[in-house]
Amino acid sequence: DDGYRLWLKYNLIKDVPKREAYARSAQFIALTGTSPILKSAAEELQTGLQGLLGKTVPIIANAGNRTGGIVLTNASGADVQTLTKEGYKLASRKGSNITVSGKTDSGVLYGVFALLRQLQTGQAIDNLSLAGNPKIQYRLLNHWDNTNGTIERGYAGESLWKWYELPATVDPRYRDYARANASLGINGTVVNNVNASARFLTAEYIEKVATLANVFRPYGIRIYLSVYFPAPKVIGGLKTADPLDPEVKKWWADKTNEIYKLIPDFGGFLVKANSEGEPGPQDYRRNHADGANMLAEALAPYDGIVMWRAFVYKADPKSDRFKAAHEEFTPLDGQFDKKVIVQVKNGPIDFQPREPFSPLFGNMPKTPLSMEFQVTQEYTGFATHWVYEAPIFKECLETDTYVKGKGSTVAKVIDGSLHQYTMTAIAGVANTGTDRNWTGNSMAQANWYAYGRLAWDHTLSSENIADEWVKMTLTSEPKAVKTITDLMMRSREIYVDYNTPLGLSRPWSGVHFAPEPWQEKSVRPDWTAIYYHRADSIGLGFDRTATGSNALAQYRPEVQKQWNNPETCPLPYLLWFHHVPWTKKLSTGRTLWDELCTRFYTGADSVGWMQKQWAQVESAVDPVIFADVTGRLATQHKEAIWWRDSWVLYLQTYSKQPIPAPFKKPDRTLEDVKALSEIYKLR
Ligand code: BDP
Repeated sequence: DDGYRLWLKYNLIKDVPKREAYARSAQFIALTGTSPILKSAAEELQTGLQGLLGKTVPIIANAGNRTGGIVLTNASGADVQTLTKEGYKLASRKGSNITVSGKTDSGVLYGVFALLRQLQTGQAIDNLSLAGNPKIQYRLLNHWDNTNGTIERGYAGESLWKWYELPATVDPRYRDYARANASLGINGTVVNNVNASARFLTAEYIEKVATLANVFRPYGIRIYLSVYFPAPKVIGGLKTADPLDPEVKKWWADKTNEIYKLIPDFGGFLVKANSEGEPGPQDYRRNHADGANMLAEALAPYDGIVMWRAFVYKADPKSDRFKAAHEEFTPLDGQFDKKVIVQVKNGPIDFQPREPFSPLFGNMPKTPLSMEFQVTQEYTGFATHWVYEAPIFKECLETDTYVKGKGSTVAKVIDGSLHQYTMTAIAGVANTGTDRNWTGNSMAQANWYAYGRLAWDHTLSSENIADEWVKMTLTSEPKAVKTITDLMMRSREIYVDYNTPLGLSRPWSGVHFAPEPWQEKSVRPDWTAIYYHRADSIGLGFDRTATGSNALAQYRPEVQKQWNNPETCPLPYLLWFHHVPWTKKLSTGRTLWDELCTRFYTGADSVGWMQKQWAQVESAVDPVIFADVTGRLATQHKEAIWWRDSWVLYLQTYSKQPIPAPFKKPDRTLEDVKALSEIYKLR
């Protein structure tokens, strides 16, 4: 198994009585309607049933009096009253038909995938009464893909979009990509990098993008573009890109019209501006709202939206990067056009293995805020390390902001229920590429899957999502399912332990992989490692209390209370907020230094445990996938030890303390690990 089919594997169900029972309820697919989306729904159901049941189930136009089949209807009656636009309902009674209904064609499509999921995970289907409504309106993947086929932070091959071949050649893979996303309820795709090339707005590229849009449309997926703010200058020949300049406005309006001519359901624009050197409205003494509103105005005649990113920070040695987005954006609350959503990364810094939630969440009641999660493993070991990300996403979504009293979770900000947002959105930075299995590491398919499932329903648990994914993708053998889900559930914490325990962050070199906690020189202070961990002879960690940067003040008092006091601050966040002495006794009974060593060592050892656990599922999973993951785990183990050694040897130069028993001191020196990281940088 090369992994290409992802979780849409549809292998023949081996349990014969079960298969036959399913087959009795799936003798035909009745489809009323002819829209392309309904057609996709019926075809997908047919494909799924063909694989699972081993027979071709006919698609018929009308069930008439027949029973024992599956009826797909885009209905408007009383039974779909409780559904929202894209929601679905599955219902069945013995002796009758299974009905899959929705208020829209997309609802029916999502219902079909929900029904298939029932079969793929071995659930009963004869007494179905299941409804699903997405909690978030815009559920997007963001691809950081470039015109030349490279992907910024991609670890699974090249970009899926073959720009040089488009629009004439249409890779069949585009359709499979759309199927996979539709199966999760993802309804939008930003096809290009946020560090955007203006080329995407040329007539040549709009035609290519329109071709992709045509493939995605029958799967309920709309296309979006990241835009380069100075495009009016670069490709439009204007002298300025000032968002208040009438000619600039006209240029964007014309460009938008041009796009909609070819892509009538175009989703809108994603913008990274005045961030990490990307140009933006501030270059013209305008603010983010001026820039976003100008684009919103261009989109006004259409259904599209502007997603303006809040990922900003200035190269100012005196400021705390943690505070930057809140400082720049909260004063603009209320100033954004109604078509603008501000897209916020889950944490205040940058997709670290663990971060506290961004203090913007809850603090912009008049501006719809959307969540940006990183699915691609830029900071979690690329495609080698096995890190199941659902717990990262859930941890953030479930944290209480206390903005409107207890229970004001980040999820409620994002799903709009806290501030009655008029639009809601969520974005995941994709981990897909041209690797045959899409994500490099087969286990990383689960991250795409989990992101999509949570985008649809953030109340699902990480365990349940893992369980579903394993059953649909790897095996239904109960013991193996348990072993693998258990591995998944522990994988993130293990990674954090050997990588950034107790609230450490960003100990990276340029490519964000090789450990380099000693890195002290860069073009910007906040691009060094020492900026983040602040190790010195006294201790370790970034003081963000009132005696330090006071970033904590950006949170509500209830949140501050949890994190303000180093005695009671939960250990996962400790060094995010406090500079803690090496000899300080922590709640575990160990000193900071001993606790750090314990985490680094047990974290690295736990990868050995992962290897042993994985070895046990050999007979239950496909041999190719088994071998591939086995190999990756071996590398992960080696690298976990490298991480551990780098950190402890470096920090030891400050703590001046021995590695505590029972751990053995690394069998290499600080110079050795430094040399390794240097080599990593060579091209
Ligand atoms: C950082 C990545 C960088 C992205 C940036 C962003 O290293 O490549 O361009 O985020 O989100 O994590 O804009």
